[in-house]
Amino acid sequence: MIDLYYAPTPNGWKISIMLEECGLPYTVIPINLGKGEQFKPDFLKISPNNRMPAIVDHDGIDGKPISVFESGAILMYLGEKSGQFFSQDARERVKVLEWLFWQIGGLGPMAGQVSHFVNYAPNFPGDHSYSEKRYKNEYDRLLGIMDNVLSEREYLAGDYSIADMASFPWVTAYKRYEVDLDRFSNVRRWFDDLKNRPAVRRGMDVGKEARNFGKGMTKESLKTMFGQTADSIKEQTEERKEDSSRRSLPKYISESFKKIVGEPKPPLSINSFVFRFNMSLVSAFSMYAKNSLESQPNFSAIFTRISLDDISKPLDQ
Ligand SMILES: N[C@@H](CCC(=O)N[C@@H](CS)C(=O)NCC(=O)O)C(=O)O
Repeated sequence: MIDLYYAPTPNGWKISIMLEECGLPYTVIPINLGKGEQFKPDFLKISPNNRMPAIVDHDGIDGKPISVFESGAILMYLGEKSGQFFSQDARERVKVLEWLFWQIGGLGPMAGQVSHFVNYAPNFPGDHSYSEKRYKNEYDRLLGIMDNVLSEREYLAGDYSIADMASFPWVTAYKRYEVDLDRFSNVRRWFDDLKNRPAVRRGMDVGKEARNFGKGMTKESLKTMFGQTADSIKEQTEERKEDSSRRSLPKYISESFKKIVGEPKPPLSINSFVFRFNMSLVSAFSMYAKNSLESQPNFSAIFTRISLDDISKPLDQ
């Protein structure tokens, strides 16, 4: 069984698509990026770059568990393990690697920056127009490159491969990035082909309800996601060493008590005190229950599945 540490973003979809394509059994362990779960010490042991996706294959090399981070490395690992979508032929394999690395070093980071300036930068003051245009141009250039290669062959590296699975998620958002995909007729043909693959649809559906496209993010989440420096990462990691799910109930009670009862200014009537005391117990119990449930991967991994047509509506907007 493979554990997939995941959030429903293009980098996450690469792996959910590949797992669905290969038919390998997996369990989704959601990583809430806005809440900073990527800084939890246990997750950093698997993914030291504080990014998802990452996997743990419990039946890994020589039957022993192995963890893999970085989507390109995971795709290669799964391709090797399953013997699918990553040709055994040396020449064909080089082609797959070329286009996989083209995605990892080019299409992904550039489209990621477009996404940042379209979805998130509006939350921050200042004129972002130069940066947005710079990355949109680069995204446009890369789609042109893709169009050229797809005019010569059906898929990026010849046969359908991990290189296509890596690139597809970064093309799905073309409408949000204000691109007319019909200008790239070969990319359009390729996109429609992949979009109709049942495994691609299933992969894209994983965790759909947790998507937000930057909407409704709190100031705290924005800081967690986009204020990262070497020092802030250290701080975030330290803070999570005492993981809330491992806090004891008495600790929750004393924290809630301090928060709710400890703050009022005198004079505090006995009724008010009793009311606040009761509220602090309710708050402590509910936080304790919530964190205990959240620490159960199978509880929080319950995702509803809906179709790619539904998700590509917001993606295509
Ligand atoms: N190069 C990495 C990039 C992964 C990545 O950027 N993941 C984002 C979500 S799409 C993430 O985990 N962000 C967490 C953060 O910014 O703290 C890969 O290909 O796996």
